[in-house]
Amino acid sequence: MSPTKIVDARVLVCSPGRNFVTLIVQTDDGVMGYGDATLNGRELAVASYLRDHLVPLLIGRDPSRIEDTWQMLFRGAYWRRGPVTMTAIAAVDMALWDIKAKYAGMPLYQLLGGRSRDRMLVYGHATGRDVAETIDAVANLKEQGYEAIRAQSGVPGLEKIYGVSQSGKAYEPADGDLPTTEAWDTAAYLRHVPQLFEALRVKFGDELQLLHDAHHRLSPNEAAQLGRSLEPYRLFWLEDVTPADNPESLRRVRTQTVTPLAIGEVFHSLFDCKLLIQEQLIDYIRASLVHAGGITHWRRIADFAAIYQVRTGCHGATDLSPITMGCALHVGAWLPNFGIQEYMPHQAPIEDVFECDYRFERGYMYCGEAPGHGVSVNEEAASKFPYKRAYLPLNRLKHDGSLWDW
Ligand code: EZ4
Ligand code: CO
Repeated sequence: MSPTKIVDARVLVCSPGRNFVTLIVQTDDGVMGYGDATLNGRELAVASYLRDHLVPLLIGRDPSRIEDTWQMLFRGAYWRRGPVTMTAIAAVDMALWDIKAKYAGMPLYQLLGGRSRDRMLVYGHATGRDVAETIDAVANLKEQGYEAIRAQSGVPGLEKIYGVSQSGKAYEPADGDLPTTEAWDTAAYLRHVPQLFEALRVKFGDELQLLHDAHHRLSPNEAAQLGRSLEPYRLFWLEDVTPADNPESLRRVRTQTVTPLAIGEVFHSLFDCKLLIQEQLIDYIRASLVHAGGITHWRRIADFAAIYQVRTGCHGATDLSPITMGCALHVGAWLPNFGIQEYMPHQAPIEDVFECDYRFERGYMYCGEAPGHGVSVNEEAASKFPYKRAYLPLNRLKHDGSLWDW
């Protein structure tokens, strides 16, 4: 049986530990589909885009027409792309795939073409205020079975830095009711990072897969220097070395270093990734399902990447809701060129609100067999955690206070 029409679509904004925006689509016979619409620090813009502009277009539509709905929301808007638009479209798309799979009585990966792999390799985050603390954090993740670990550490002379928790609690970048400010010094960072990875290789040997995120702060030449200085430590990848605005920056980096490169967590469409993939300037594409148009568009990126031997490494920070993780794992179970999945576990009380059919075990994630993408939201529980304004930090140069990329 196929549903005939969508009778309700509602937007739920809640903050069980951090903000999430969820779209819930309901069919005439009561089947519910869930989509993630969370855009960190700009949540209410997407909520309004959905409520005010997309929901009226959804009511009465045939939910089985996923492709046509996607085309209507993308091409029919006239105004193309952009993170707010593409996140809103992604939420609709995930919800419709969820509904289709529930009607089929199948886990989502079956609709995509069935399994290519048994489980999805993930990488965890190890952070510390200094090298010693980061070594401890890596050791801790290794004990939990992680085979791939991203390592970040405080830089001497810089008080607060991307990726490093100050409080001893799990790192959560959107930490202020108004933006907090960090101070940045590129030269100090470039001196420090090779020392961190030297210490990690000495301590943990060659086998452990190590990753690092430069978080968009370097010029092409500085990025090339960093890539070269890390070559002895054989990283799995070096992420976001330059700001994403100029993909051609990666040409210079690529010719200067063989350290594998990953980029794309802020991308929202194939058009952002096209040159990087086609010229094989990267090894991993980091676009996420939630910010890059949902399953329908994201798999076009992944298929395009496959032609050029680029593998996926989906963004998986805590600001992506469990719904995005559920979808990413189903897509990952099918996708031939899946590479790795980022995994930052969500913190309590999130499990009061989101019910998840996936699980982590010894360095891998497993998607469940329930029909759909396997993640649902308890609306009553969610109502106990109202939206709380939160911003990502600002970054300013330490020596003169001018604004830098965060
Ligand atoms: O800073 O998701 O690789 N992961 C990251 C993340 C991003 C946040 C921004 O919302 O770079 O931690
Ligand atoms: Co990143």
